[in-house]
Amino acid sequence: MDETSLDPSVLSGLNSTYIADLYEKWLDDPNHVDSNWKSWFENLKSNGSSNDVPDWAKGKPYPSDIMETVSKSDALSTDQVRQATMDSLRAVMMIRAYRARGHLEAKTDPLELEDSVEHPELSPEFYGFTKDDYDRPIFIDNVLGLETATLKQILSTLKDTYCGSIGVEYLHIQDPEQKSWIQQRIENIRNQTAFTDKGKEAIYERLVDAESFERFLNKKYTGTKRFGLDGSESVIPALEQIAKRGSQLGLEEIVIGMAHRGRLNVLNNVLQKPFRAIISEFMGNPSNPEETGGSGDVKYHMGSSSDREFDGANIHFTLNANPSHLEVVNPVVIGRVRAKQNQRKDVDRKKVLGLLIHGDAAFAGQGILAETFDFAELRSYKTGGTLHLIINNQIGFTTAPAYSRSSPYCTDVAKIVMAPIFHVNADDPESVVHVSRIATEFRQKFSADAVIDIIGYRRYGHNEGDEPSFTQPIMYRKIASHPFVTKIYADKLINEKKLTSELAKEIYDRRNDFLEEEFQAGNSYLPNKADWLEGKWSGLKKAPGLEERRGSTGVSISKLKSIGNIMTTVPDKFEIHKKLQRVLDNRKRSLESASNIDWSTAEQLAFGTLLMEGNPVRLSGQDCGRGTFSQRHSVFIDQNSEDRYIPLSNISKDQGSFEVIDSPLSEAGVLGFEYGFSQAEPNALVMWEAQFGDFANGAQVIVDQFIASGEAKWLRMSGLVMLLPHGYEGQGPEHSSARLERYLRLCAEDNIQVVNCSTPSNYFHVLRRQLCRDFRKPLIVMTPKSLLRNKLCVSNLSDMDENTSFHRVIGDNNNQTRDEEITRVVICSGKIFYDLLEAREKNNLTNVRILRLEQIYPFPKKSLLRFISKTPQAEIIWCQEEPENMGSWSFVDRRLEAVLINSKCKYTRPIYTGRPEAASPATGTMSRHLREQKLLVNQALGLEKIKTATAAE
Ligand SMILES: Cc1ncc(C[n+]2csc(CCOP(=O)(O)OP(=O)(O)O)c2C)c(N)n1
Repeated sequence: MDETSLDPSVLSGLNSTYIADLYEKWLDDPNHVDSNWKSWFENLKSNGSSNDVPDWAKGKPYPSDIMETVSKSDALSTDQVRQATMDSLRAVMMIRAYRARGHLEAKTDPLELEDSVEHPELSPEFYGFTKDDYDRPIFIDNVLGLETATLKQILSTLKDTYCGSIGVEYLHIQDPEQKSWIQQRIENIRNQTAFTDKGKEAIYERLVDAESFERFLNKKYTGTKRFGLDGSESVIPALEQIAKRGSQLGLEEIVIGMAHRGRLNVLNNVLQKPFRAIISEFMGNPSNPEETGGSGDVKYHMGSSSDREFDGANIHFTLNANPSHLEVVNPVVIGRVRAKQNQRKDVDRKKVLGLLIHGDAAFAGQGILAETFDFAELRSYKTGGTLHLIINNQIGFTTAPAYSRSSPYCTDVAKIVMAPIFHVNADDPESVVHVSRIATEFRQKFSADAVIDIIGYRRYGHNEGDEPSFTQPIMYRKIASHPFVTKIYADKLINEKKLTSELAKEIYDRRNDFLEEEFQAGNSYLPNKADWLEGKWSGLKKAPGLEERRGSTGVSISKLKSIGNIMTTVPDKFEIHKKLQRVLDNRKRSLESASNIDWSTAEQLAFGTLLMEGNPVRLSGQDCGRGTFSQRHSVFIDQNSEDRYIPLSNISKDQGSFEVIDSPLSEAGVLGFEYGFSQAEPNALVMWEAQFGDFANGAQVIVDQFIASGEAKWLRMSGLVMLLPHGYEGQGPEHSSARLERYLRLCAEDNIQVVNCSTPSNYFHVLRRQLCRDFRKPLIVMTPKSLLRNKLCVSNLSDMDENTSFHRVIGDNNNQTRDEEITRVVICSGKIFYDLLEAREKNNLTNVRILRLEQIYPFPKKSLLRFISKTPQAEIIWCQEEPENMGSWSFVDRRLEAVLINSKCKYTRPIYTGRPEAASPATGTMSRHLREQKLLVNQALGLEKIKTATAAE
C-alpha cells in the first residue's frame, strides 16, 4: 500500500476500526506498523497540532488528500464514512487513554483527601465528541469485549473498569503477553469479581478478625505500642486470598517480609500465632523460654512460621524476623525463598513465593527496594516473581507524601521490573481481594513481580501513644468521623441482602468472645520451646563453649589431589586463555609436589572438598567468578565461544551444587540475599565477597541488624561467610582497609567469628570449619590481595591433611632461638606478618619472636597464654599496619593485657606499634605508604624507637 494509491474502500465502516487499531499501534510505537501506514499516519499527524491526537481526529476536517480518496468511495457517503471512521478512531483513542491514565481518576482514597480532578484525556470532548454523540453506536470491534456500543456504554465500561475502587497501571509492561493478559483479565469482567455469598461472608469474617484484634488490644492495653493495622484491615482478607488462590495454583510455601505495621495482626490472623501467646508478650513475657538465652526482641519484630490448609492444600508460612530498619528485610526474604526453592527442587519457582509487605513512605524512600527488584530476572537470584503488598496509609510517621516522594505514587520504583500495579481502595474489600487474586495469578503465570497498593489510612498515631493531630489535623478530623471498613462492608452486604444484621453482629460477638477467652489463657501462657533448631536445622545445636571447637576439617591428601586434578583439568577442545593455562600449570605443579599451595588453590580445595562431601557451595560477589585480583578463576571461559566451564561443578554425580556468581553491583542487597539464603540452608557454605573490603560499608545495616545480632535477637543462626579484601599496599584510603575495627566492635556473646588468616591452609580450614561443626556462626574473613601472589604465603598439602585443623594462633616456626633467649614477642595478624618476617631475617634479629593472631574473635586467650608463657621475660609488642584508631588494636589491647596479667610474664602491658591515629584509613601516596610501613615494622622489631601510642599521649 502506498499513501497515494489508497483504495477508498479502506475507509468503509468496518475497516475504520482496523485503521483505528493500526493508529493505536502506531501511537504506541511507529515501528509497530507497516512502513506505508507509518508514513500515512505521519502525514496525517503533520496536519494536526496536538502531540497525541491529530486534529483531524478531534473533529476537524480530514486532510484534503484523504478527503479526496474518500470522496471517490461509492460504498457510503463521505460524511457517513467520515463519521464512522472518526467515531471508531476517537473511541479507540479514548479507550487507550483510560487504559493508560484511568487510574488517575480512580476512587482509591477512602478519605477522599483531595478533590477529584478530571484528567483532560479521559474526557470524550478531548477526542472531539460532543454531547450529541453519546447515543450513536460506534463500531469498536470487540475492544473492551464490545463489538458496537454507544459512547455512553463505552464510557460506563471504562469508568467501571479503570476508575472505580481500583486504579491499574500496566501499560508500562513491555511483554505483550503480560500486558494483554492483564487487560483481558480486568476488562472482560469490568475489573470486578462476582463473589459468591459464601465468599462475601468469608471476606466479612476476615475483616472482623482484623478489626477486633486491634480493638481488643486497644481496649486492654491502651496506649501500648502495637503499630495497629486500623484503617487498613482489608490487608488480612488480601493475604488470605493470596494464599488461597496461590495454593490452587501450585504454591506450597510463602515467605513473608514485613515491618512493624500490622505485623501482630498478620501473626495472629494469617500465621495463626495463638492470641494467648501475643497477650503473654503484651504482659511483658518473653516470646521464647528464658533459658534459651539471647536478648529477644520487641514483639512486633519477631518471626514465626506455621502450616495452614486451604481447600485441602497445605501452605507453609514463614514470617521473617525483622529489624527496625525499614525494608532491609527485603533481600533477606528473597535469598531465603531462593534457598527454599532449591531445597524443594522448585525449578519453575511456582511452589515458594516471596511476599513483601511494605509501608508507603518506606517503599518510596528506601534504596534497597531498587536493589531487591534488580534480582527479579538474574539467573542466580531470581525467585519467579515477588508479590509486593503495600499498606498505604498515606503517611510516614508524621510526614505527608508530598514531603516524602517526588513520584506520583509510592509504587513507581516497581516499574523498574515493569510489574503491574494495582492501587485499590481499602474500604472496598471486594476490590482488594479481587486484585490480590489477579496479582497472585499473574505471578504464578508469568513468574514476575506484581504490586498491590492498598490505600487506607492510619486510624491512630504512628504508634498508639502518638498524637497525630499535631501534624495532620485535617486528615485526622476526617478519620475521626470515618466509619470502620467492617461496618461499611457489613452495611453493603446487608443492603445486598447477603447478610443479616443479626448474623453480622453474631460473627463479631463470636470473635470477641474468643479473644476474651484467649486473653484469660494468656495469663498462664508460657512458651514451651524455642523453634530454632527444627526442620533443616535439626541436628544442629547451640554453640558449645569457646575453646575446643575445631571441627574435623582435615582431608586426606589423596582426596585433595583428586579435587586438585579436577580443578586444573581443561576439557578437550575448550580453549582457555594462555595466561590462565599458566596459572593452572602452576596449580598443578604445586598439587603434584604437595607444596607451595597458594591462597586461591587452597580456597578451591576447601570448596571442592565440601562439594565432594555433598554440601552446596555458593559464592556471590562482584566479579567473583574470575576474582577481582584475577586470582580465583572458578569459571573457565572458552576464548572462541565464550562458553563457560566450571571445574568444581564436575566432581561427581552426587556432589553438592556449586554456584559462583558475578553479582549485581549492590552490597546491601546481595549481602542481605546471601544472609537470607544461609538462614534457610545450614548445610551450604554461603559466602559473600566484597570487591574491596571497604565496600561492605554500604551493607552495614545487614551486618549490624542481621549478621551480628540475629541469633541473639531472634534465635536464628547463620553460617554466612564474608570475604573482605584487606591490607595496606599503597592503594589509597579506600582500598586498603576493610574496616576490621567495625566488625570487632560488634563482637560479643559469641555472635560472630572474625579472622585475619595468614596462610592458605588456615584459610582452607576456616572455610571448612563453617560446615564441619554442629553449630553455625557467621564468619568475617579479612582476605589478602598482594599475599595472593606472595611466594612466602604458601602451604603444604600436609597442612590440610587429615588430623590437621585451623590454628587460632600460629607460633614462630621460622625462628629456632630458645625460649629463654627471646627478648621481644611481636604479636600481629594477617599480612603484616610477612613484612615483619622479611625485616627480621634481613636484620638477623634472632631474639625476636613473631606470633600470629589468626582468629581475633572469639579471642583465643588460652592459646595465646600458652604461647606467651614460654617467654615470660620478653616484652610484648602488638604490631598492625592500620592506624591506631583502626584495625584490631583497641579490641586486642585490654584482652592481651588480661592474658599477660594472668601469665607469669614480666610485662603486663602490650606496646602498640602501627600507624598513628588517623582520620583517613591510609595515605594515597605510595612513597609515604612505604615510609610509614617501614617505620612501623622497624619499631615493632626494635630497630627504631617506638613513639608513644597516640591514645597514651
Ligand atoms: C530506615 C529507617 N528509617 C527510619 C525509621 C523510623 N521509622 C519507623 S516507621 C517510620 C514511618 C514509616 O512510614 P511508612 O513506610 O509509610 O509505614 P507506616 O508506619 O505508615 O505503616 C519511620 C520513619 C526506620 N524504622 N527505618
